[in-house]
Amino acid sequence: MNVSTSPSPALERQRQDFYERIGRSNMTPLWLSLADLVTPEPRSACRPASWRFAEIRAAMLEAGGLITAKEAERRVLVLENPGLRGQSKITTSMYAGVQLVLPGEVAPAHRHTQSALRFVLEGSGAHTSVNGERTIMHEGDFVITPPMAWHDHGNESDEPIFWLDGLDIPVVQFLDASFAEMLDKDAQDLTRPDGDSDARYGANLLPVDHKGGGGTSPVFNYPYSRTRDALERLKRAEAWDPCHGLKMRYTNPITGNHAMATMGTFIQLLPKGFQTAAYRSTDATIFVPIEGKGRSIVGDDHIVDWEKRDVFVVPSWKRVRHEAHEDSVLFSFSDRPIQEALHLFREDRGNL
Ligand code: GTQ
Repeated sequence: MNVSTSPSPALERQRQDFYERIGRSNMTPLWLSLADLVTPEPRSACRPASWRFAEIRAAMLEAGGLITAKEAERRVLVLENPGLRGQSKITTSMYAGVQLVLPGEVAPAHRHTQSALRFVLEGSGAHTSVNGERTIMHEGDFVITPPMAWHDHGNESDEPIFWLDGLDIPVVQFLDASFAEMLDKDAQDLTRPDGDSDARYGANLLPVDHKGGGGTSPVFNYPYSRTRDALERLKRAEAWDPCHGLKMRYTNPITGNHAMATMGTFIQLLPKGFQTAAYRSTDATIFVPIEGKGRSIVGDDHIVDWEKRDVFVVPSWKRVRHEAHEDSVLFSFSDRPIQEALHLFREDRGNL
């Protein structure tokens, strides 16, 4: 840091006059903003935040009485970070909302450049159709809508379904790369049998002449039953990571990379009594416990007591510690693939 003497009043007036003149030509001095632009570490408006599912659920059911899924196009309550109100952002780069589809309803077909993930919070038996194939959704399933893929949702079960939507809306907005269109009918035509993409790409097999791999996994439903079974079997190894317990990432089976190009998705088991060591990383992360109960301490003093289906946010470079009061499973997502691709991702395990 330079300790500079303050300028004389005459020089200060000259400077202000100069700034004003160049301002009229859309120029501005870097030396007044450099320290705010190039910061020694992340400085984010995103704050630690949490939502209780019980409150979201009650508000959603109220919304269900006020507007249909079809009229709304998507009946979603957006979860806005308290430090980023009015911007439809749960973190600086990620959007999240909770979507409700009531029995008999449809959310009509559309497509857009934004990628979407669904994580089913409550309900079973509703469907999403993506690129001509339908998948039935169950609690804990992680479902992908790739960029520009037609998708529509419907609920032919007899119970409401609630899921968390995660989209890269702020990233696409930042890049001015949004395109979207509606299909001329509510539901797209189904051109493939149910389970087709899972059989083709999700069974450790690939069609013999398959070449290459795209940015998005061709598997579009990662069923919780299978994920949970893997965690349960891995638990037996007792190979706990001090910062994460047992944490896995969802992958694109063709490339081994993240399942989506812009959003990383993770599933984590913390056995009863486990306390993680402090961890921080540059990818602000949205956590959604789907089993269990516990507490997370975000930054120095933000305490989140969570249970199944709650949602909470750990901002970039804020330390987090988790404690599981019961055997717990946490889904999470972040912009980690973007940061990795741009060589910006950093983490701090506190030497563990
Ligand atoms: O289901 O297609 O929460 O397009 C926001 C935008 C869900 C969807 C959202 C969307 C969708």
